[in-house]
Amino acid sequence: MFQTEYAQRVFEAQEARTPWEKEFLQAVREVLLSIEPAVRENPAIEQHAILERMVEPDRQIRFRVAWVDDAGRIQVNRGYRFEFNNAIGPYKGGLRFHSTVNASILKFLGFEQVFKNSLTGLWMGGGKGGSDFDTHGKSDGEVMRFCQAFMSELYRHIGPNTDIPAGDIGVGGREVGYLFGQYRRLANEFTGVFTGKGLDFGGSLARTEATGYGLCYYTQEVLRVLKDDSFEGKTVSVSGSGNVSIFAAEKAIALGGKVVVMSDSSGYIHDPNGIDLDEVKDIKLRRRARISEYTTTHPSAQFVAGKKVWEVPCQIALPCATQNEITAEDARQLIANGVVIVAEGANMPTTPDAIEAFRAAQVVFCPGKASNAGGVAVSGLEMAQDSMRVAWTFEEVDTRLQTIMKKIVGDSLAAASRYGLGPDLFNGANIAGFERVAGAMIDQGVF
Ligand code: NDP
Ligand code: 2IT
Repeated sequence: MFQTEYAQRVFEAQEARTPWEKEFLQAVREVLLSIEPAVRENPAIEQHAILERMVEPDRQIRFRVAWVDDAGRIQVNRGYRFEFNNAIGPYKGGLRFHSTVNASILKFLGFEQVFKNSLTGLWMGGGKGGSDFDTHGKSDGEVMRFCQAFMSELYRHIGPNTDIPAGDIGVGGREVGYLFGQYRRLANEFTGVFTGKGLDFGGSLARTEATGYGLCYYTQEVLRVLKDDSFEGKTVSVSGSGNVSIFAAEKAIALGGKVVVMSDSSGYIHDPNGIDLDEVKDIKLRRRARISEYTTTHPSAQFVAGKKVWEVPCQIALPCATQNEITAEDARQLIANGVVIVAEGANMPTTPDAIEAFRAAQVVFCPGKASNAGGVAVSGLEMAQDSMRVAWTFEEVDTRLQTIMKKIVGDSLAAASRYGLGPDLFNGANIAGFERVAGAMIDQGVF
């Protein structure tokens, strides 16, 4: 499948060393296959062993997190931080708290983050961390004690110029507050060591909305450039109902789309009249309840247990829940139902064979490391505001976000065109993200 002996050799070496890291190998294979045109034309990449170095994280930190639950029992979870690459800036990336978290998943997320952060054009390297701690069903006190225990180890590895975590699945405003508070106490300093902070303690306006809004700005720009089209009048499917999903749906609606489905890990709701987002916000953000409760107040909507949103026809598909949530079978169904564009809000939500199916069917496919980069981009803007001790208005941040998302589309298309790939957003994003980091690594010598 590989065109170059070099990329193949690097991939096979990874596969031989850690064959069980399935998600990580999936992400590495995708990136290596994508960047082969650049590797072939630039012998310096192999001479400087760039690929071998890029697939090895700079540092992997693993630790025990012991905390006391409400019943007085001691619980033990696993904590991780993968500091992947800091050639173009301090390590930057979220923390995920979910029962499925393991080293392979965080390693794939850290690897992807390197290229995503590069695409933003800001000075941020890549990292990711988290725990197999599940926030579902935990009291605020339990979440606080867990976060404090987690940060009691992590704090010694991070810093505002070293490694700046943020949220991801299971880590929202509540968790960030507890984590930041514990860092502040232990380090005895108030610095921008975390992004996604509360607005009263160094947070940025528009960070909460940034990933979802950014996804729609990116999608809108792609529709404009490649299809001379827009969200106007389109049926939109959004999976998940967390931070990314809710604000993707909000912006999709504002841009004239009609969002008809949303989901959580128990199933999906279908409201042919268009999802009432205030109700979803109330259920998921305020009450932390199940999406099925939507049908109580909206009897015309349907809850479908244990199924995915992709069986409902749509023109714009925005997967915003988790990795590998669109399989080849889901892709076939979406294609048969006339999907025009798939833009990833989640990280790696589309399996490789599903991506293949979309590309073969001429469905526009927008890779997450480009289309969901708005979250980390505004994290970069939060870091800038913290450093300057100033706070920009919502409009100022939102305007910068729009500029960054449009530039990512332009840079990806330009990279694809440099290598004769046509309007290929997928390979173009990987190449554009890769080239900036590779250039910085070459310039800075062997490390
Ligand atoms: P949240 O925790 O806010 O929401 C996650 C949503 O996805 C929930 O609705 C959850 O359902 C659902 N979900 C999670 N895991 C699964 C699973 N294994 N099966 C089915 N449904 C699942 O997370 P975010 O919105 O922050 O993150 C969503 C995605 O976006 C992730 O892939 C993340 O990496 C990515 N992302 C996030 C960014 C951010 O700024 N937050 C930035 C860029 C990407 P339930 O409520 O039932 O658990
Ligand atoms: O996957 C991601 O880009 C995030 N979860 C956001 C990372 C960040 O540092 O804002």
